[in-house]
Amino acid sequence: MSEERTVKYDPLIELMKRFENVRIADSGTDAFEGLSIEDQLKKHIVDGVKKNLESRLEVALETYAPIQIINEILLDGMKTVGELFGAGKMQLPFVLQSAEVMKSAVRFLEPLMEKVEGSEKGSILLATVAGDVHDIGKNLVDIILSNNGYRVVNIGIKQPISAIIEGVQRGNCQVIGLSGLLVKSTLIMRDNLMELNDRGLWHYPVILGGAALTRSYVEEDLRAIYKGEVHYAQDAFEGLRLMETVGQAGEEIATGDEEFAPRVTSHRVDVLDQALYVFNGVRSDVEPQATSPELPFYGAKKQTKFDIFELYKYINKIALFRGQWQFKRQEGMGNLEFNAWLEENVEPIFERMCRELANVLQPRVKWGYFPCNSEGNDLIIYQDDAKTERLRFAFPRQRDGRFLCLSDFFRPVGEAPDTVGFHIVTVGEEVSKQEKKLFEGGDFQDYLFTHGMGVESAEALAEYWHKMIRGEMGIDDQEPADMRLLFSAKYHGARYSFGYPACPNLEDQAKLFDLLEPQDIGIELTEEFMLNPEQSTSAIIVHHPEAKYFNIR
Ligand code: B1M
Repeated sequence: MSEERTVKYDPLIELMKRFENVRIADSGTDAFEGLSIEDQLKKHIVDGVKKNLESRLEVALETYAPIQIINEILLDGMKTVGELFGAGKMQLPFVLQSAEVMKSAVRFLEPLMEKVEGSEKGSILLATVAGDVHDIGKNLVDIILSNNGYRVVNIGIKQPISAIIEGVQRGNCQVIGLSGLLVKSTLIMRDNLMELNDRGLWHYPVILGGAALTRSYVEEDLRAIYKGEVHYAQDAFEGLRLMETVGQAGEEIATGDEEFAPRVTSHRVDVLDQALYVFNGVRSDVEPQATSPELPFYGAKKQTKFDIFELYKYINKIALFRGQWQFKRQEGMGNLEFNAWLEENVEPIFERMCRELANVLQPRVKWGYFPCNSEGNDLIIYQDDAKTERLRFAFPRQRDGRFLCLSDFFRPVGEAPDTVGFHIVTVGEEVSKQEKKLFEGGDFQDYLFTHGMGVESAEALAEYWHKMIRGEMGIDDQEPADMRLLFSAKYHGARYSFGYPACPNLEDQAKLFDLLEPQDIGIELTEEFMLNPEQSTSAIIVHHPEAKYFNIR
């Protein structure tokens, strides 16, 4: 390759080229010719190419010490990767591919280093807070930070504050990073910050991330509580940017402030309070159905045999490709062009994943139908006699608008019993084990792909079984022909998952367990009302034609 090519090399241009013909396929090695060894190594990182990496590292070792190669060359490549991602010019799976190459390079160089200590840019203790099982967000942060020169001590999910403190002290880390996806986790984070205050440990800057958090909650409410520094990271790259600046105000803050008085508690508490608010005496305009579905059975049943390839048809590819795998439309790309790009480049990954996970995913379902009546905001579930109360759910009511409440969709006490359905589905624990193996082995891209497939297969199973239930309930009169309409719930009735706005109480999972007893398909409820295996989901199924998703404000 000519000298001219060397001069013109620009990772951005290279990247755009990749979009024409994607690097997932193979970037080849020709493009390396003519580049200096430093640029070759950076190109390995930016392009995510492992082939010939070790031989080029050996060449670099003739000139540089291993630590110099990492800090001055490879990390520079990762910086470019971060910039491309930040500018919306690189997709998350490619970032992970780059991180894989970084990890392989470090693995190769590490044994050659005399002393690694002191070479790190900083250190962080990472944990998902108590009661929360969500792993992926924190692990993505781990991948991005550890492959950008930070030392990460990742102590896992469901970590109480005592373990977090022990971890940060033992691991001699500078920063605490907490993750959590549940609404409750936002409250736990607040408690954790208060505990750090109480123990005089506010010299640790804290970074918080996860879906249920908002920037204003962290930067206003939690900042008013914590005596040290606390920051919100919307994604892993914001976490990376924060690591560069965090702790710099530490000295001033760590002097302590006797006058310090925590302002308000959390607006999250308000949200919960609101959600559980009982609006006595008001009802929506929903008229219960005069007749309830004729059902093939009452009680619970299980199904453990599935054609996995049939199930795959119910995977929402938009949610998988764009949501879980985070393939995004690049600037200047039209929708049609993007769809063609997905078809050519991402569809083959999907097909590979379908094949590879066919014997890993273990779809299992338990579902059932029960006689019931509503009473105000409550839904009473009866014993088989359809008279004796077995248990009751208390749902929140909207405070304005239609004043909707889930109970309104059922005939009230005093009228003939109505019918309600429930289901719980899982794709088993093997997929989570596979994910763990991939993460620990540094196969970061496949880790993301496998996790996304697990998540969306669980969702697909719930969608598929809800359709089957509509058939059994005889409410399959509005079945959409197009899958996209199915994913937008354009059918008769609705399924609501506990923990979502219309039925926000996660504790209701315990009642669902009482009704369905899903232990015989391998699903357990944790003390914090999470489902184990992780890729499981449950729902209450409502047959009323007006039942649609709604929010409680
Ligand atoms: Co469910 N789910 N889910 N779910 N789910 C949530 C978490 C929920 C918030 C949805 C909602 O209400 N809008 C809600 C919880 C609300 C609550 O607490 N009440 C919820 C619920 C209710 C449930 C069930 C209880 C429903 C039910 O079955 N009754 C059930 C529970 C499952 C169980 O117990 N095992 C359930 C099930 C499921 C599926 C299985 C279908 C599926 C997979 C779950 C899983 O992965 N284990 C699923 C999904 C996909 C979601 C949403 C839609 C997406 C989660 C996700 O995969 N995010 C989620 C809503 C949402 O997040 N918008 C929701 C992608 C992931 C990479 O992002 O972890 O946020 P995240 O990490 C990001 C950033 O947040 C940030 O960087 C990461 C990378 O960019 N970040 C940090 C995170 N931590 C950080 C730390 C940092 C810095 C940045 O520094 C330290």
